[in-house]
Amino acid sequence: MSSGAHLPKKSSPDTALDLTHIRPYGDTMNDGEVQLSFTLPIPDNEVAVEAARQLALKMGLAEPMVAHHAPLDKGFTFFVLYGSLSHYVDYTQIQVDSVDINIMTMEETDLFIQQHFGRKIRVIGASTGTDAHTVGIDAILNMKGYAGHYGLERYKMLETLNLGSQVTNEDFIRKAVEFDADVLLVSQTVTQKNIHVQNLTELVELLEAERLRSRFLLIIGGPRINHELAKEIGCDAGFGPGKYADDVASFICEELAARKQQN
Ligand code: B12
Repeated sequence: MSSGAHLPKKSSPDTALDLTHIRPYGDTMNDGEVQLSFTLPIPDNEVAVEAARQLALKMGLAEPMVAHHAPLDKGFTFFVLYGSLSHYVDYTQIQVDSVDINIMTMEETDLFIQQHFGRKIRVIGASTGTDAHTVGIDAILNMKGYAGHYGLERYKMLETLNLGSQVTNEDFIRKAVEFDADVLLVSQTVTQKNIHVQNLTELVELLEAERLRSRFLLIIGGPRINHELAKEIGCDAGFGPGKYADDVASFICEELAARKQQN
C-alpha cells in the first residue's frame, strides 16, 4: 500500500490556550480528560458497569471508560472512570468573592500586632455542633501546624484556646466571653444535608440575640466553606482547603486594624 492516502486524516491537535473555553487538561491542551469516582447502591456486575458508564455520558463525558469497579459491600459498588469532558467554562467571566489580603509571615504578624495593638490578640477555636472532625481546626491552631505552615499557637502575639470538637454553639459563646476573645474560629466539616450551614447560621443568630456579634471577629473554615458562603451566613471571613494559619493571621491583623481605625 502506498503512503497514507487511505488513512483517515488526522486533525491537528488543538494546542491553543483559550481562557474563554477552559476544559480539563489530561496530556494535551483542551483534551478535556478527567477521572472521577463514585459509588452506586447496586451489586458489582456487568449491568452496574453499564449503569456507571451511562451516568458518565449524562454528565457530559465523551467515551467514558470504567477503569475500575469493586464491591464495597453486598449491594454497593465503587467505580473509577475516565473520559473526556465536553463542557467548558469561560474563565474570563468568573468572579469570586475571596479574602483579598497581603499574606504576612509569622514574624511579620507578631510585629504587626505589637505595633498596632500593643497586646496579644485572643483567638478561640472549635469544631462546633455535631462535628467530630478536628484535623482542620488543629491545622490552623496547633503549634506544629499543617503542611509546613505553623499554627496560631506558635505566634508570640496570639493567645489561643482550642476547645476541640462537638462544642455546642452555646458553650462556644460562653467560653469565648470568659476568655475575652477577640476572634472566634469555627471549623465545620459535616456537610450531610447542609448541617454545617444550619449550625453556623444558628451560631450567628445566637450571637446576634445576645448582642455579641460585633464584639468578635467571626472566621469560619472547612472543606465546603468559602468566603462567599461565610459572608452570606453573616460571618466575617471563610477559608477552605489550601488555606493555612498565615492566611488567617494576616486577615485577623488587617481586619482588626481597620476596625480600630474606624473607632
Ligand atoms: C478523618 C475523617 C474523619 C474522622 C475525623 C477524626 C478527627 N479527629 O478529625 C472520623 C472517622 C471521626 C470521621 C467521621 C465522619 N465523617 Co469524616 N472524614 C475524614 C476525612 C478522611 C479527612 C478529613 C480531614 O482530616 N481532612 C484534613 C483537614 C486538614 O482538611 P480540612 O478539614 O478541609 O481543613 C483545611 C481547610 O478546610 C481549612 N479549615 C478547616 N477548618 C477550619 C477552620 C477555620 C477557622 C479556618 C480558618 C480554616 C479551616 O484549613 C484546613 C487546612 O487547609 C474526610 C475525607 C477527606 N479525605 O477529606 C472525611 C469526610 C470529611 N467525612 C465525611 C463524613 C460523611 C463523615 C461521617 C458523617 C461519616 C459517618 N457516616 O459516620 C462522620 C461524621 C462524624 C461527626 N459527627 O462529625 C465526609 C463528608 C461528606 C461531605 N458531604 O462532604 C468526608 C468528605 C468523607 C467522604 N468522602 O464521604 N471522619
